[in-house]
Amino acid sequence: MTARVSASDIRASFSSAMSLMYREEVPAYGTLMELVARVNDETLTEQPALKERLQATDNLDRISEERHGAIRVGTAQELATMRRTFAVMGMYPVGYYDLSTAGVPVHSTAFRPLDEEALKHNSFRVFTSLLRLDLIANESLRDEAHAVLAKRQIFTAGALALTEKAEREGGLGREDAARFVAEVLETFRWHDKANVGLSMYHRLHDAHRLVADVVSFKGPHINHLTPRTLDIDKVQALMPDYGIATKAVVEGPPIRNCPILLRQTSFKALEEPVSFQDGKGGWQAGTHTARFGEIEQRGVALTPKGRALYDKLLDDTRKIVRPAADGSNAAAYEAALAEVFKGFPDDWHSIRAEGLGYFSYSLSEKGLKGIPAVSDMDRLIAEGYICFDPIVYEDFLPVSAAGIFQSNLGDCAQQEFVASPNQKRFEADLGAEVLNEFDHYAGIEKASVEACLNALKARPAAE
Ligand code: OOG
Ligand code: NI
Repeated sequence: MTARVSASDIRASFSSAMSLMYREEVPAYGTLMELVARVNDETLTEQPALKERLQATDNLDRISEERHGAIRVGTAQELATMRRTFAVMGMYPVGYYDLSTAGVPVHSTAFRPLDEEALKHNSFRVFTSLLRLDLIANESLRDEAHAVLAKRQIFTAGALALTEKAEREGGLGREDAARFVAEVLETFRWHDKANVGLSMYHRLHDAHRLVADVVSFKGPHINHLTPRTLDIDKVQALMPDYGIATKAVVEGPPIRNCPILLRQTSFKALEEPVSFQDGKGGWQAGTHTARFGEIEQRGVALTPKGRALYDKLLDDTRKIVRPAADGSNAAAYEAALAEVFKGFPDDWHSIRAEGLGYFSYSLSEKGLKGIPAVSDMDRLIAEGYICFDPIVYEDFLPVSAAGIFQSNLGDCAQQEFVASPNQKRFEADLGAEVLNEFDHYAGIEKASVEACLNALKARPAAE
């Protein structure tokens, strides 16, 4: 029997194959990657303390390799098969995102590695949305869309066979893993020949641009890839020098000393030529706008209390200034955001003391030499025996996701849907439950506390 390739190794090679493909498909993404690498290098040189912390938490190596992507699928069957495919790469569904509240007829989850080891190895995540035709009012259009989707097969026969093999045998050998990566990549590829005619495309588009994006094509093309930067404002400021037109505002929280959740910005989706079926066996020229590039900077994962405060402050900001799609009030929005977010503590000690964020605890150098026999964490921290590092937020923001959808799909008036979260339905379609992200971060924090307390028991007391 040949040796198995680890799920993390398969994920890492898939992530880099995807990045390579997207660079070819969307050259501006390659430019963005170069810019991000440059800014990350400069940031580490300028901030030796940050470099040291990242090294200590063993997170430095992953930064330049790190990215997320997003796809939108059309049917329950596609979603469930996607889940099985991602599982071969050690990626599991975390979180439920209801985008109907933001006027987007999809609901979503993020497939990603779960444990620290896997995240460190390669943290590739894919935000995966399922189209909700039930939110489309026009019944005959809904039926037509169903019929088109029912006929397509987004996975190659090879990808399906290898997924089954991996499930059956508990993994893949070297050759199979390489074939698996190549076969699965096909599902994410751009197709410039549509599944529908131009008039159907327009009708789908009128229902919602996302409906057209999902239904009109042979597969769920990767619609963006997002590298992680250590200084998003610097990348944003430099983007025009590199010939990339950015959005006016960085989404998410404002600039802070202690970054929380994540901040994102992107360049607008490209208008690309597409051939539509002309109904006579030939093709008719048209265009479609879907694919873009994005960058993000990640901060600490927030507890439910921290998240509620974040949501409230964001809400309060938007009551003062609502960012316009054309960027005309960007400065006013940023000013309001900065002002309102003064309500969120901006030093790690307060964020921890007030229970707003999740932290990972470890023995400091002093602690490693011996610590007093007390289990009062606050005291051990205050006296410098135990240190704490923010646990990086590995997920997505519902509001931010909606922002990305809206801003990248054009500047048309936002459509309104009645908010209708349906996690049960999503999970039934997925064929599994999604993991609750808060429970997950809380578990990581708890394990680190226990490790400290165990070390304490095993150590001779210094007092
Ligand atoms: C997904 C948008 C969500 C993010 O970074 O918030 C996302 C999509 O446009 O399909 O990737
Ligand atoms: Ni994204």
